[in-house]
Amino acid sequence: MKFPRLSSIAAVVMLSGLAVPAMAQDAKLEAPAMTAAEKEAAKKIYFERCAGCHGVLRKGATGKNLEPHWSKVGADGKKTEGGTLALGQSRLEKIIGYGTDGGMVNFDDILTKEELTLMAKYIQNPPDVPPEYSLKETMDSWKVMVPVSERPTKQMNKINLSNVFSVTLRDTGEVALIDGDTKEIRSIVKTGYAVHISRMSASGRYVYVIGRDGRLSLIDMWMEKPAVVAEVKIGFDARSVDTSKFKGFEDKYAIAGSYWPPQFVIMDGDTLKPRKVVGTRGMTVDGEYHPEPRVASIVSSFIKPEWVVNIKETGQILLVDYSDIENLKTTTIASAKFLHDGGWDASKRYFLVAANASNKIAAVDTKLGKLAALVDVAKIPHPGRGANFVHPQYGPVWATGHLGADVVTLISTPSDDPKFKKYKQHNWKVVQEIKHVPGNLFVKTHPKSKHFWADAPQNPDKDLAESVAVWDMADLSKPKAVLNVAKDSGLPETKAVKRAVHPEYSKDGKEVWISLWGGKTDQSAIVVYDDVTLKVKKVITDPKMITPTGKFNVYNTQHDIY
Ligand code: DHE
Repeated sequence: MKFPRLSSIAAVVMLSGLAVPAMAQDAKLEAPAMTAAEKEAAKKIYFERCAGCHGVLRKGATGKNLEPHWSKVGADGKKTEGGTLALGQSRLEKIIGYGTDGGMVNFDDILTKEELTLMAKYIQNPPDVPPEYSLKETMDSWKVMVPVSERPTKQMNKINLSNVFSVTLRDTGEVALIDGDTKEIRSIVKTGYAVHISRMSASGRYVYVIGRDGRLSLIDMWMEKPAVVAEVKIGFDARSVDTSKFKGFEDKYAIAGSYWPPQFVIMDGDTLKPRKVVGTRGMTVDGEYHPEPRVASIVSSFIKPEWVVNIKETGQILLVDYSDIENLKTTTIASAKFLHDGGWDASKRYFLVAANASNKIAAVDTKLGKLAALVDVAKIPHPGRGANFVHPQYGPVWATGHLGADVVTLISTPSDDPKFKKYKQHNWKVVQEIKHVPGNLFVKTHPKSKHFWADAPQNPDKDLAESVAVWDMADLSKPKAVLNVAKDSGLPETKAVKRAVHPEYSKDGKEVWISLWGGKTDQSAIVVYDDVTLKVKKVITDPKMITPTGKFNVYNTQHDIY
């Protein structure tokens, strides 16, 4: 299936057909010549548009290997070779421009013809290896704008802090802090480039925002007008951050994961002072060395002083014990390659993470520090954090959507509650696949809700990409409701798709907020639905609301409610 172009959801970028039969002459093929200026321009585009999926070193993850020449020996002992040189200039230009049925997105509507030519040339040349980044450099980048001693000792504003939404304004490198009760924008805060996610401190006072450029910003919600009080650059390319949430360590530490260099950084929670940098290079679960194992999702355990750190390319899940960071103890659990995003089960003992290009969900038992299960699922699972509910026939389940398949998968999860004992036989099995559409990124429900929501922003059909689907969890056989969020917003029709993305509940579970992610120059919005009636309650628009994507309700994020 062919996905639409989307600047950097490189998760679906897969250059299909790159594996070609052994061609010894590849080695003799020559890469097209490029001037230094051309290389510089191409390097920038590659970093912004391609590296998320294919890796800086181009060894491939969710996307295919994009080295000029590669060879590998399969489990059957057969050698395969391939590479961009063998594909050649004109085929590469077509693939980058139009995408492929294998899932490669088309870039012909964001890159000019000249840029497409440039990128096809660039990927036939050897990859550029970016510099490393040390603890000293991390330390040198660290800034405290408001020292702890000058910060308020109590909340200085009247905002209901537990129902604030920290909203990613992707293309302006900002977050909007929106009051969930009044729907007013309380503050817009400058953060990193193409800012990615927000996470909360255990107390809910601090919001941590990570930019793709590795800039981590710490926002103090107690200030009269919430603002950034500290900042640090943790690497050159990053996606994840979390905090220490175990009892006794509340607000003490933060951890941020870097794609490049492949490492994570542990910091003081209230100042971001860097304390330790830990590299993640090493062996894959198949026993091969990988030079670029990127840090994907990170989550903080509530039952131990530990972070679950998921390493994409190696498929290793690290349980990092932060009770003594000078003598850091880490449990390494082998799962499956290309770990990406994930969330807790309802008991918060098991963390379920998508090994997306392996079409598996890995479940780690954080109480025993062991892999609990590796579950085969449909193509390219993408749960966001997933969703937990009690299925009428199968008891507690955790749900994931898929980028590459038209289903939402429900996996039975264990429970100590005696009333769920009878479902034990189903644990870690796929108990149902609900019919949805491909291109789904996020699913969501809430313990107080009867509904289950799923978006489809990556679907090639404009109507579907602009809509969300809602199921009644008590009877999943009932037809789903399909809400066209773009139409419901009342915004003028645009040629560019306004992707409906990332359902997020209010604290009380009564509202669902959906971002309408339009073009950079189009008016975007957040559409707030009543979760019971499925009717629009409010459309939040503002000229400053540019390309909203992820939204993080303080309370739900603080307590991992999904
Ligand atoms: Fe994300 C979570 C990586 C593109 C919106 N994204 C994550 C996580 C990872 C990740 C590793 C888990 C973080 C955690 O829990 O600690 N995302 C990547 C990529 O590598 C990728 C595919 C390509 C890239 O170059 O960045 C990518 N992501 C996107 C987007 O294009 C999205 C849709 C819009 C945007 O703002 O960039 C996007 N990603 C999100 C959101 C979450 C996320 C909203 C958090 C979900 C949640 O509910 O917690």
